[in-house]
Amino acid sequence: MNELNAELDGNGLKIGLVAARFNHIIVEQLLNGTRSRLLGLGVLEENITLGWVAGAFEVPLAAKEMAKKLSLDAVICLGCVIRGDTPHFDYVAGQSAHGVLQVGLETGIPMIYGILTTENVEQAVERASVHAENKGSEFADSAVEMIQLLQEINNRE
Ligand code: INI
Repeated sequence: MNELNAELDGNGLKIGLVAARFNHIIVEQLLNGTRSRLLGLGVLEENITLGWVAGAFEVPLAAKEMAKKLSLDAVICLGCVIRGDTPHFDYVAGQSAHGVLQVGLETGIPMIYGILTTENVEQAVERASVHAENKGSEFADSAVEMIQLLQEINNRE
C-alpha cells in the first residue's frame, strides 16, 4: 500500500489565521491553542499572519484574500457561533461553513474550519479550554496535514 501521509512538519510553511472577534474570549483561547501548536510543529512565528474580522460571516472573504495575496500554504479560520435564542445562528454558522469550504475548493489552498458552533457558552468554553483538549491544537494539525498531503500528491503528478 502507498501511504501519502508523512510526519507533521511545519518548517517553512506560511500559515494564515483569520479570527472572528464575536465571542472573542473563546476565540482568543482557540487562537492561543492554534498558535502554540503551530510553533510546536516548527512553523516560524514570522510565517504566521493573523487577521481579525467582526464575526464568522466575514471570515470566508478575508481567508480568500489573505490566502491569495499573501501566498499562504493554508488558512485556519477561527470563530465561535453560539446558538442562544437567535435564528441568526443558523444563517451565520451555515453560511460561514459553506463559505470557507467554497474558498478552499476554489483556490486549492487548504482552509481549516476552526469555527466552533455550539448550543451554549458552556460547550464553547469546554472546546476552547486551556485545561481540557483545546481544539486549536487540532486545527493546527489539520492545516499542516492538508498542506503536506497536497504537496505529496503534486509531487507524484
Ligand atoms: N458572529 C459570530 O462569529 N458568532 C455569533 O455567535 C454570531 N451571532 O450569534 O450572531 C455572529 N454574528 C455576527 C456575524 O458573524 C456578522 O459579523 C454580522 O452579521 C455582520 O455581517
